[in-house]
Amino acid sequence: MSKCIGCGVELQSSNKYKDGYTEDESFVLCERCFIIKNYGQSKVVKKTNSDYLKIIDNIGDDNVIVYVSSLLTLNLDYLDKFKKVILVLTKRDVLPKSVKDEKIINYVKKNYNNIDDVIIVSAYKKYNLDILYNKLLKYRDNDIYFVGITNSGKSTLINEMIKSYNGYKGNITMSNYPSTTLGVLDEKIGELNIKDTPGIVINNSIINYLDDKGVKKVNSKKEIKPITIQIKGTGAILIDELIRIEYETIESSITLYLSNNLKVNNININNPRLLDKYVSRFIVNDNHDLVIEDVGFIKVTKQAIFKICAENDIYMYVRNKLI
Ligand SMILES: Nc1nc2c(ncn2[C@@H]2O[C@H](COP(=O)(O)OP(=O)(O)OP(=O)(O)O)[C@@H](O)[C@H]2O)c(=O)[nH]1
Ligand SMILES: [Mg+2]
Repeated sequence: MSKCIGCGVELQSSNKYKDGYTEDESFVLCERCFIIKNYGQSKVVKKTNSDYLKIIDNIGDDNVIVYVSSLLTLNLDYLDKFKKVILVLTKRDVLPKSVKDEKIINYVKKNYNNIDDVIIVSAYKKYNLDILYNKLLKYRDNDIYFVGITNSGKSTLINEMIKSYNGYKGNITMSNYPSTTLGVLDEKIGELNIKDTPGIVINNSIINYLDDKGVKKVNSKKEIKPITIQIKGTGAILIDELIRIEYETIESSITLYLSNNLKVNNININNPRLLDKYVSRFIVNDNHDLVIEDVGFIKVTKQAIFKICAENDIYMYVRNKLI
């Protein structure tokens, strides 16, 4: 049985409603990859993480792990699963240029002791791809697995490396949607043996609930223009009809790092929009970030209490400020 060259799923022609369907098994792409590549849309694939975690658990000790995380939110929830990793922080292009790479590198190294090396890259800008390739060369005799959360940018990075070091366009399917890659893909890049893997799904990330327009909006393709708002007492902010943030503080300044496509508006606390849908509450202390998975983060200078309302339960957490 052959695999789809776009997402790694096993091809089948018997059930149109199951993953890997193709009209003709001599095709190299499944129907879903064909649609994403030609029309930019996606059939949402709902997978349980146990399938993906099984793939990760089966990676042998003699293989090398490249853990890819997006700098939009820097989710490292699954980093502890691995004994030793090369951490690749991608989508550098979305963070302001003024932020020093060194600062981010120190931030992650301080919090994790299984990191062998950290490299900051951007597939879009081809930033530091040579450094990554040259560092990986010493593992030319091993299989190098690219792992991480879904949508972190693994496949885009591998395709960009194929272009740079093999001189032709990579075939791997990339998309704004979660769970694009469905199986393990083997790619020979220059002297490297790279394996692309399906990303781990964060079950309650907002990205799982968004429609086409929504996923396009939250996936930042450009440098973020941070928005700073002075807050005092109680009030509310609306992020593009997706998230309502009510705050309570003596006085603070908050900076939102979100895709520029998301509209941010101060609203009256009595405005009923999204009021009391799914509610979560966070106390964010001085110099901490509130991270909204797959959307971005809010830096808080002085303690604030937030009540967040959205259409669904969404994954958020507090961390020490990144920048
Ligand atoms: N701004 C920016 N966006 C990127 C970059 N690399 C990838 N993306 C975007 O991130 C989204 C996810 O990219 P993929 O490469 O499909 O992510 P993945 O990690 O392979 O996802 P799964 O296969 O679902 O695990 C797409 O919308 C990409 O365009 C980058 O360097 N900069
Ligand atoms: Mg992928």
